[in-house]
Amino acid sequence: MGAIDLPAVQAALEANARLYIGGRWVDAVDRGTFDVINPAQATLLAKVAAAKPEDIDAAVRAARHQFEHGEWSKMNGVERGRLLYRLAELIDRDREQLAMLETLNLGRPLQEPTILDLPMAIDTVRYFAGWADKIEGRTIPTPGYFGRPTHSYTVREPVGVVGAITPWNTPLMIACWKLAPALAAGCTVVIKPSEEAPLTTLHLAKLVEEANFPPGVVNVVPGLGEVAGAALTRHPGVDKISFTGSPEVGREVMRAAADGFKRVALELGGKSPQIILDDADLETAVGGVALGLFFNQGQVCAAGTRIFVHRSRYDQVLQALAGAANAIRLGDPLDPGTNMGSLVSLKQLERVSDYVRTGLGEGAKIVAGGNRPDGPGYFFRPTIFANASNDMRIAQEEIFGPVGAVMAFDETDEAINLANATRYGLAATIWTRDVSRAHQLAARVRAGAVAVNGWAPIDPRLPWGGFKTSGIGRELGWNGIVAVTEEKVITIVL
Ligand code: TXE
Repeated sequence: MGAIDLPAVQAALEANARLYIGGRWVDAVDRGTFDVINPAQATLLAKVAAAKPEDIDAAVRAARHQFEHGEWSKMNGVERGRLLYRLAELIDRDREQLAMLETLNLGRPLQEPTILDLPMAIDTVRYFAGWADKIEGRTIPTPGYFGRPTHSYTVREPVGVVGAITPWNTPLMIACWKLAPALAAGCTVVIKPSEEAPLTTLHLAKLVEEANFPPGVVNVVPGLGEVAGAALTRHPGVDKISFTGSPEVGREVMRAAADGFKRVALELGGKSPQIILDDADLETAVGGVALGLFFNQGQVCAAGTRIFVHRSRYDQVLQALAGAANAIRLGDPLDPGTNMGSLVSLKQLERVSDYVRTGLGEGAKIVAGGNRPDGPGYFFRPTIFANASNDMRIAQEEIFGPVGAVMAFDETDEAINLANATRYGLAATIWTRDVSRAHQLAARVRAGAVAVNGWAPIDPRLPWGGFKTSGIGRELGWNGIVAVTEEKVITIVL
């Protein structure tokens, strides 16, 4: 661990455990808090202020004021971009501390946020800083207006106050996915991080303060979903809700948003297929499939949990995947030798354990893992099911844990039909050496992101979002800007 000063992290954490509203750090109106735990040890990590509807109201008002009348409303794209670049630098400066906080709060091995979440968060903020002064309109020729010539052009204006509701699995990265495009476009933001993992988003608020964003441009209001999250989705001062979480809550969010016709973006997870064709490079494929199953303890929206293997390679792949699962070292997330940490919470451990029992009840067979190790913390062994079929619950419902089902197919058409036979459609991977088959199959998979010979190559420049139950709308890339702007058309009758 070397350079990390654990007591300093703990002290910073306690100092930041309040609400950040209108540029001030405040307690919740009733001084209520909720417990944040260290799931790898099942111990209390921090008590964090729990926003109530009144606090959400204060945050939305602060955001609304900056959007309509504040310094922010007059700031141009170059200036907004500069502030975002400054924020990216501050995240970069604190990257070790942030990775550590993510590990303490989520039980993830420290190497995971270090190699993925932090670089991705920083890259995302820099990428959207670059967009801030490049949000252009169009000029559109028309035949004219009652015989008179016209000049029509469009401008993209910020949608307004964005309410961002984020999940616990990669909290800092997803907060940056929602924050950075909104700020680049000139919106103001109220972020409600998950009650399981609010700590890095609170640290992000500290950095927003240090970067000198005008007060109220970014507000961070941790709290319980059904209280703080629900209040944010109902609030009439919010123009758009950007939500990442479960389909059940996504549905609630959409219903609540309907009243005021709020814009809604939903990312709701998946049950993503990984298809291994008969000509695949098996070593690469097995490594990639294992990554797609076990990264972040399988708590990933794009986790590739349905593995379809050509029958001629099925036994080989099954054996190799079981070997890969058994080789994973579970343990202390701060130990550099650890490859897998704990699940985020007792609730998640129970959910995963229930699904494994369900899989056995459905007739699937465990070839690796299937249980939790002894000792404290919410650990679950990486688990591979054989003898599964695509209609089983373990192959249809998002488990959000290190659990995969390996299934055989004979014909490529069958593989595509199986891959598409799910209510989800977020991501998919195809493993093949044949570039022609790769393109043909990629076109037939109903998913927002298809990767060939690599699992989930997510990048801030690429659109991200799902088909079907996986959600509505796209984040990142130019789509990220489109999602937080309204296109206005102006016509001059000449
Ligand atoms: O999600 P919730 P949970 C899936 C995954 C996981 C399951 C449950 O399968 O096992 O969901 O996880 C806020 N109004 N995903 O319970 O409840 C909540 O506070 C407004 C996939 O953590 O959907 C948190 O900030 N907001 C997913 C956020 O919603 C509400 C990532 C997500 O919590 C609310 C996370 C309400 N009524 C879970 N109730 C992905 N897409 O990757 C809760 N929230």
